[in-house]
Amino acid sequence: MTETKHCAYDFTVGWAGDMNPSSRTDFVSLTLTGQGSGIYNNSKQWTRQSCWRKWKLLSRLQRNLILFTVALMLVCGIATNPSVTEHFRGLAVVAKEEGDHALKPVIHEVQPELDKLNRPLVPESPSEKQKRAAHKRGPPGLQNRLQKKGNVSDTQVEKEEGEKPLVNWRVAMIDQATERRTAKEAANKVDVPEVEQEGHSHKEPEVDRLEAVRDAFRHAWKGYKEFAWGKDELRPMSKSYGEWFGLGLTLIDALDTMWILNLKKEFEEAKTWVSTELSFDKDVDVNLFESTIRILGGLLSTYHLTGDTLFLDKAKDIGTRLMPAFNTPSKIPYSDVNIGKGTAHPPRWTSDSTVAEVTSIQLEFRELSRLTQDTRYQAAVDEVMQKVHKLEGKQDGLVPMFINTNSGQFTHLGMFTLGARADSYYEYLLKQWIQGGKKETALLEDYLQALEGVKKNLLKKSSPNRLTFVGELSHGRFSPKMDHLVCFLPGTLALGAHHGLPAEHMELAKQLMETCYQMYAQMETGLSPEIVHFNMHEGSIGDVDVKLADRHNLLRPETVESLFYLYRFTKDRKYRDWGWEILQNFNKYTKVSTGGYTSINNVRDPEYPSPRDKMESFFLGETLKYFYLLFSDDPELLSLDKYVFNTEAHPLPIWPTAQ
Ligand code: DMJ
Repeated sequence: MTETKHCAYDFTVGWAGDMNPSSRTDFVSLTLTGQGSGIYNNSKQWTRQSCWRKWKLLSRLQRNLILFTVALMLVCGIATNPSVTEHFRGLAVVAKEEGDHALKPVIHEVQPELDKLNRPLVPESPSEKQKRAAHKRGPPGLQNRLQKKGNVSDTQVEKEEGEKPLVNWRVAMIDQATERRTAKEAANKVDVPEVEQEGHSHKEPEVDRLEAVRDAFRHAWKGYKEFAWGKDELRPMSKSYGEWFGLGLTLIDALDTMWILNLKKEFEEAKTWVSTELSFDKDVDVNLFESTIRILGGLLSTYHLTGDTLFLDKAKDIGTRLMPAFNTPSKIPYSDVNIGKGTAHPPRWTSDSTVAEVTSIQLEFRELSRLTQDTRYQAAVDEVMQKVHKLEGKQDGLVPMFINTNSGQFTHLGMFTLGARADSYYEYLLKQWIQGGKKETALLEDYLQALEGVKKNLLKKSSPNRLTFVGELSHGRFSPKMDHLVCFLPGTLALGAHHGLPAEHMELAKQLMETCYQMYAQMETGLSPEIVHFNMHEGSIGDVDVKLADRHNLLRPETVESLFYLYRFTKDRKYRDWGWEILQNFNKYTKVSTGGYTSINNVRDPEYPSPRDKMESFFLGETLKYFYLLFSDDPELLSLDKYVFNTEAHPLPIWPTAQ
């Protein structure tokens, strides 16, 4: 037996319940090796006794010295090891969100290699640490960031906190300091008196907010122009681009935004590209819905705003090329069209189309018929609505998510959501009714019945703060899951109320608006995740849970869109303040200093939101446009009595009643 005198103390700090235990466990370890007598018999008891004996032999001073040293090393180790602190933070979040399931295997978040390269290099300022500490306390109650800070504007708070350093994500930088400076300078330009309205006190530098939106657009455009000109989407981190249809999607989606924001130079450059470069005579498959709402919708609205027939000609060209999608046995269109070959097909794995896609192309095709006096476009999309109107398989006016292009019947029965795959069906019922001069009663009936279905089956209150939310139904089973996409609903409800539908729609709109705002305010970055789950059990700590796989933010517009409608109709300035807060957070966490904005993977980590390297075209087409309209004081700037916005924020005229 080997005679080894060994006394070991292991002080271990590390967590094994996180995403990748092996690589993410860190240790602070102290080993004291003794030299006294004792026989190593491989027994733990012996080791314990031997150590204890040695410990007792030490003087009190020696013992205190050792304890002090150990404690000091532990504290230093934890404070200086970023991965250890990260683990602490990560564990706290996982524990909070996953509850008893924290130790179950979790789906790994998608973190491209690029993200890892882009970790911040510059140490954070103390003010950031304080901020994060505040975030870590979690959001037990409703949050209104402005009120929580004593009803001062964010800009004032920024001043107190001082500036942040550049956060370098290596490939590109998100320049937080510049943004804060810009916001401060902007806010300082005008000294606006405090206004009290509906109990909400605030400062309102309207002009500067508009300018901040224009700045944001210019910054997004700078990246697109430099690295992705004429391509579908900017990849701002890698300073490159992504192609989807190969049709300059971002450029076309952004045309009317530039016109509305009065960005003349940018608009003219884009118009030149449309007239000289844009060709739809291409052997490419495009998605019918996406190309209708973004390209056809964008061209039609730009035609209306500018009166330039270049855009109408292009709209007619793409609209005509999309028509083969309707050549199906049921007349329910296929999802994909080859605009060069004139052929259409469903996705490879199914002959289904999604319900939202086939019922959210009507505003555009109907308008194209009106402008061209060619009735074929409208006839095709009206037929879809008539068929869906009569279909079996709805529940209290709620529609399933899929429809078969052969049989014309709903499939995947029993699943109901106002989120992905069904959302804009409901939106377009109301908006077609408005577009057509409020005469098509079947559309209105379907809309009103669907709202009753929502109230009966999907509307619930969260705990502890009783936020009203819209969940989902799967074969009679309720799920408290709500997509950010559902946040179009407050705006649509408010629009309906404005057009004469019951006042209770407006009340529901206000409640849901608060919920959508809380989906931002309760996150550490102040940006909403893609999906939340609401807590319904009495005694829940927070209203909102976010699963690891749902923490991304794609720069989506729905909440800003609804804030615009709510402000237009109520003039309650809190909606503007909420929007302003959200814009500042987009600037803080998604702006890439070399140009453009990026989607992020993790709205719960303000230190490392993890860029996804993609700027969706709807950020320019919708999100920034709705910000601008929210902050604009001119109710005649796209009056909601004259225009109806398609689901991609492209305004189309409400038809004159004579028609
Ligand atoms: C946009 O393309 C449209 O708003 C669509 O209706 C839903 N998805 C995106 C924005 O989130």
